[in-house]
Parts: sequence; structure tokens; C-alpha cells
Amino acid sequence: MHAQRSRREFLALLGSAGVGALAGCSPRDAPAEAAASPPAKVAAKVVAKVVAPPPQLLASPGIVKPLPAGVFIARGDNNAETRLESLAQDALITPTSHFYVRSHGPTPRLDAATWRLEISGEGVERPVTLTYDELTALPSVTITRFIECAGNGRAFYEEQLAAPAEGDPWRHGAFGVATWTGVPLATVLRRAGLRPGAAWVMPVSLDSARFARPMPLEKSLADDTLIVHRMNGEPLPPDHGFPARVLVSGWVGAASVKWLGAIEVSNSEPKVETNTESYVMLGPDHPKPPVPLTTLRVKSAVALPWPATLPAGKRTISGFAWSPSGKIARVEVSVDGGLTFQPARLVGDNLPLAGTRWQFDLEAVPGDMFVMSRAVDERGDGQPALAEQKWNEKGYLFAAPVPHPIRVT
Ligand SMILES: Nc1nc2c(c(=O)[nH]1)N[C@H]1C(S)=C(S)[C@@H](COP(=O)(O)O)O[C@H]1N2
Ligand SMILES: [Mo]
Repeated sequence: MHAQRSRREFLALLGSAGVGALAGCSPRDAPAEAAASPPAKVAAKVVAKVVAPPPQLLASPGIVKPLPAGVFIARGDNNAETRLESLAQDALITPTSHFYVRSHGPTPRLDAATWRLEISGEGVERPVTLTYDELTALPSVTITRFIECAGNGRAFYEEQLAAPAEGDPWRHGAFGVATWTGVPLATVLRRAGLRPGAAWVMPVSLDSARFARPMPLEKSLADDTLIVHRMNGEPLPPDHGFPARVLVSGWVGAASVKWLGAIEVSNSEPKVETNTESYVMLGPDHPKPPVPLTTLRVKSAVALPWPATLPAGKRTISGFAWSPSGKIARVEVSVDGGLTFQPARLVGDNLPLAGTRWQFDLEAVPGDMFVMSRAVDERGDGQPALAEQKWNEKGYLFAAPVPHPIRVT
């Protein structure tokens, strides 16, 4: 019933103290001024916020694939965010051409003919070296999974909570879903033979940063932890880790090491940059020493430009919802700043650790509005309220529903 909430009510809502943050104004500039202003002034302020131009687009020279401006927002040298609105409304799979790229250095060009994967360390019986042909000849499985950067949504710490965090200001597009074909990491570890003390497995890359991220043995042996060599039915492209990458399902994207060159098995946890300084939660609300990030969170996103412009009338909007531990149970949408929610339709596939598409019929009334989605997975895990979203220095794991600004003309 609140879909038809009048513009007057909407403005009143924006003006009421404390609701500013929910409605998309950052707490910094919302309630105090809004409460003191007549509705017309409030409207002008909100409009100015909604139509602010996107941050200046920077090139991403370290990336090999084309980055059309309609598909990607370039975020620095080696990073490109997917515009979720550039994807077909009912398709769960992100085409490889549209898949976000996040790399700590330029994409290396590796030659499959000379590439080797070495499995070694105190935790294995004997070191093993595999060529590309040997790896791809091992039995492979194909699964559908999302990969999402730990920093996806980082921009919202600043935009929604007025609490900026360090790093690239991704909104929701450091996320993509693909089918991944690869050899279970367990298969390769068993070839080398695990010694009784083996407890940690660290994939190490061949890129200039020698990027590496350890995981406990148990996670490395999971059915859906793979050494991937194909993405969406094609050989893995250079930007996504050719000739082989790791897929660590449901975990922060950083665990899915690209351009894999070695796997080191040890008895104790290796202390490296990615589990002591980055990909850990730092800040007053978090334990010390910091705990390395593992599992991502249930989230949802509206697949529209930020901000969006829609013609007035009945419009079907769409989005994504995903969970690191199962299927999505339901998605709800609010058009009144989070006061009330209505069910959205789940569309097409709904896959564990991959997610689903959703659609929602919107009555678009001329003016400015905010659409907010929230998801719950089959375990009952949902998204935290904005007020419960804990800040951390590096802006990881932002999972609260956010009001997506839409200007209706
Ligand atoms: N070798 C290597 N692997 C890497 C990275 C990297 O910089 N180097 N970035 C990680 C991070 S932070 C993320 S979010 C994902 C991104 O994967 P994609 O570029 O295929 O989307 O790769 C991970 N694997
Ligand atoms: Mo990431």
C-alpha cells in the first residue's frame, strides 16, 4: 500500500529527524537542515544529491579485456566495477565480458605451454608439479558460484553512514556469478599426499604482487573449492586468472587467487599481508589481533544506474540477491525508506552460493524516490539494518540494504 505513498508524505518522511540516513541522505547533511526547511527546500536538496555526477572515470590500463563505459566503472589501474544494470534482467550468470575485475597489479600474460603448478610444503608427502595439460586432464567439475570482493559496497560506508573507509569506492558491482570448471583442490592435494600435521593451504600467484591467501585445510578440501581452468565454458581469460585460479566458494574474493603458480601446505597458519593487514577487520568494534575474513554475507542489490532515471508509470525493476551459505528464501523491497517492505518475485535460477535474480513492479510517480531491497537466505540469515552495520577501516563486508536513488520523470 505504501508504493503509492504520496510525494508529500515522502518529503515529510525525509524531513523527519533520524530518517535521513534511511532515505539516502547521509546523516551528515540530512536531518538538522531538513527539519528546519519547508518541503520545497528539502526537495531541492535531495534532488541535488540524486543528480550528482558519478565520480570521474579513470582508465584501468592494467586490464586486458575491453571496458566499455556502459558496462564498467573503471576504479583505478587494475580494477573495474560491473554496472549491474548492463546485465539482462532475468539472467543470473554474468557474461565473462561483463565480469568485474579486481587485481593488485596489472594482468600478467602467462603461457600455458610453460606454466607449472607446484604443490609443496611441510604438509605434503612429496612435492608435485603439474603442467597445464596434466591439470586439465584430471577430472573436473562445473559449478555456479558468485565471486564478490570483500570491499564490495565500500562506497556506502561514506555515502550512507558518513564514515569513509580506505580503498576503491565500489557500490554493488564488485560481484559476479559464473560457471566455473575446475579440478577439486582436494584431488591435487591428495596427489601430493597430506601428512598428518597438514593444517593450512596457501595458494600463491605468479602476478607481480605474488598475491597469496591461506585457508584452513578443511576449506581447501571442500567439494566446491576448485582449481579453476574454465569460466562460463571457455578457458579462463587473462584478467580472471589464466591459466588457472582458485575458487573458494562463499569466501571473500581475495581467497580466490588468480594466476595460480604454487600451493603451499603447512602445519601452522602462514602470516602474510592478506591475513594480517588486509582482508581483516580493523577498527574499534573489532577484536585484536584482527581475525582474517572468510565468509561473505547475505546481500541484495538493485540493478539500476546510480542514480537511476525512470519514466513515470508501471515499471518492473530487477536486482540480485545472494548468500554465501545457501539459496535465497525471499527478497523484499521498500519504497518508503525502509518503513514497510513488500515481496519481490524471484526469477529464474536460485542457486546455493550463487544467488538469484528478483523483480518488482514499481509505480513510478514523478519526483525522486528511493528503492531498497533486502534478502533472507534459506538458513534465515538476512541483511543487517544500516544502524547495525559496523564500520571498519578498510570498508569490508558492507551488507546493509541501501536506498537506491531513482528520479522519475
Ligand atoms: N593473483 C591474484 N589473485 C587475486 C587478486 C589479485 O590481485 N591477484 N585479487 C583478489 C581479489 S581482492 C578479488 S575480489 C578477486 C577478483 O576476481 P576477478 O578479478 O576475477 O573478478 O580476485 C582475487 N584474486
Ligand atoms: Mo577483493
